[in-house]
Amino acid sequence: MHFSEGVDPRSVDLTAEVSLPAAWSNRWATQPTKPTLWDEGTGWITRGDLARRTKAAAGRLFGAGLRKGDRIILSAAASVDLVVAHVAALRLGLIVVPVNGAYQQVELAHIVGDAGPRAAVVDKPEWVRWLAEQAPEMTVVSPRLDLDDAAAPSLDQLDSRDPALLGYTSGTTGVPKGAVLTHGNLLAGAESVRIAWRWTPEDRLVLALPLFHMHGLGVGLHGTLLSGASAVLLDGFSPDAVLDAAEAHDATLFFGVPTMYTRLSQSDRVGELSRLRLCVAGSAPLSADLHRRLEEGAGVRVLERYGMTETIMLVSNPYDGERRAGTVGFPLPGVELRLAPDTGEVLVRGPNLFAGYWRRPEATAEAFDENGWFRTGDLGEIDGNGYLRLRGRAKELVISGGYNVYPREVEDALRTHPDIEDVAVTGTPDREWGEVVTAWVVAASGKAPELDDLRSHLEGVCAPFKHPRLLHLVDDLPRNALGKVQKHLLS
Ligand code: MLC
Ligand code: AMP
Repeated sequence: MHFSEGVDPRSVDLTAEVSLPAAWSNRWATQPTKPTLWDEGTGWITRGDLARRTKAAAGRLFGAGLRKGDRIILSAAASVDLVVAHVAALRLGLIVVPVNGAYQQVELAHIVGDAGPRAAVVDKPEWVRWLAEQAPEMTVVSPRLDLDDAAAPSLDQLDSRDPALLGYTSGTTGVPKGAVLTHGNLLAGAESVRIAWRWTPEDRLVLALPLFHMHGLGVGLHGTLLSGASAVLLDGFSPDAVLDAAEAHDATLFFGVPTMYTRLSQSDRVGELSRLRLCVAGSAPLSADLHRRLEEGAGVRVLERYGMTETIMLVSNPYDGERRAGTVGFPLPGVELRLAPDTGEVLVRGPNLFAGYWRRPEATAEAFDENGWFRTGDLGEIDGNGYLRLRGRAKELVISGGYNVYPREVEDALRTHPDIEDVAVTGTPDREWGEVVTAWVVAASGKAPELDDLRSHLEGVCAPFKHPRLLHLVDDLPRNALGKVQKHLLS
């Protein structure tokens, strides 16, 4: 389904090149003068520049004492410098830990405590302070790593089973844990979409997604470099910035979360999207209505796909053939998929699947069934033509603007508010954000809290995108016999 005509799927080995750094080095060795990445401050850099700069940056990291297997936090606005740091870390065999720059001290501290990084590449002054307080021995540097011409060690000496990245996610339950993605996983994840979306060296992606999540990093950036293509890096999203970049740089691709497409659809320039060869949506459900509006209003047949931190990309609508609104399509090359017979939970296997949660054997064991299928926590059904439709989640998760919010974390933080006796957090469907974080509060005797009280209580405790945007005061929360809140009754 996802292969070009004439390609025999059995002849395709997604991990033949072993690791992304090995594959990338092969690309850079050919056509070193071809432009590969652009940002506003830097302009275009070539494949050769990227090879040289990542080598120098790797030398700097090596000089700072970092060795294969050491963890390194990466958190900064999207830029060529950040990409150089990321690629250098991978080439050296370090394990990259991407972190959302909106995180507050407590959220960052959890990741630092769990991952035990030896270094961090960050661009926020307060993060430098927080890291120095928590882990004074850690090397903390800004993204501009390749200023020194440090001696480079041997690079790209990687096995496909070596860990490459820890993606922090709460999985189906519990506290954020690091999904260990190996070099083989990252390669297979990028290779499957390269094939399915017919990504070629002539493509140019407008990349306005953050580089600390799978969508921007594991798909947008890694896919670009693997395909030998190029990308325009934008530090943040706006419809005008995306459409201006697409025009100025003759782009062919755009990837976005549904909130971005909603905002694009409200722009009177939305028709300009049709200059692109392919627009991909994912990370949260794209409504069938928005899909149709983009087709009718802008002539764009958005291709929706489905993925996860633990698995990179899983399922995609076809490049050739119908891109069916309200569905995510067919399993990508290498991915095996089935639905659990009793619940309809989506179960998957494949070379893109993570190796387990960092130092959490129990959580890892729970995440897989007895036959080694990974339980996604998403509920699906397959229509008569084989398209997967996601119809809900078994896991507790709110997705707002493509960012995941775990209700438990927000509930725990709100429960410490003196005017709150009890609280439950859910997601309310919303046209712009997909879902908005909603608090159901039983007030303590006396004063009923207001939404702004809740939000200021969370300031400095959790990232702003986790703050409730809706508040309902209730007399009590519906609980089952075990005392668990029955969230489906809250609406
Ligand atoms: C920003 N804000 C959000 C928010 N993003 N609130 C809720 N949900 C979000 N997603 C807050 C800001 O802190 C600010 O708060 C207020 O909203 C106004 O911000 P804005 O300027 O309107 O938002 P903007 O900066 O434009 O961000 C919107 C966005 C961004 C859609 C561009 O959220 C975004 O880049 N989302 C992409 C996330 C992503 O990459 N997900 C991929 C996960 S990987 P205040 O209080 O200051 O007003 C994955 C796997 C897969 O899921 O399948 O891909
Ligand atoms: P994350 O843990 O951030 O990787 O988020 C992964 C989750 O995002 C998945 O388990 C799904 O619930 C959701 N998701 C990703 N893509 C889609 C999509 N196209 N439609 C619906 N949900 C999606």
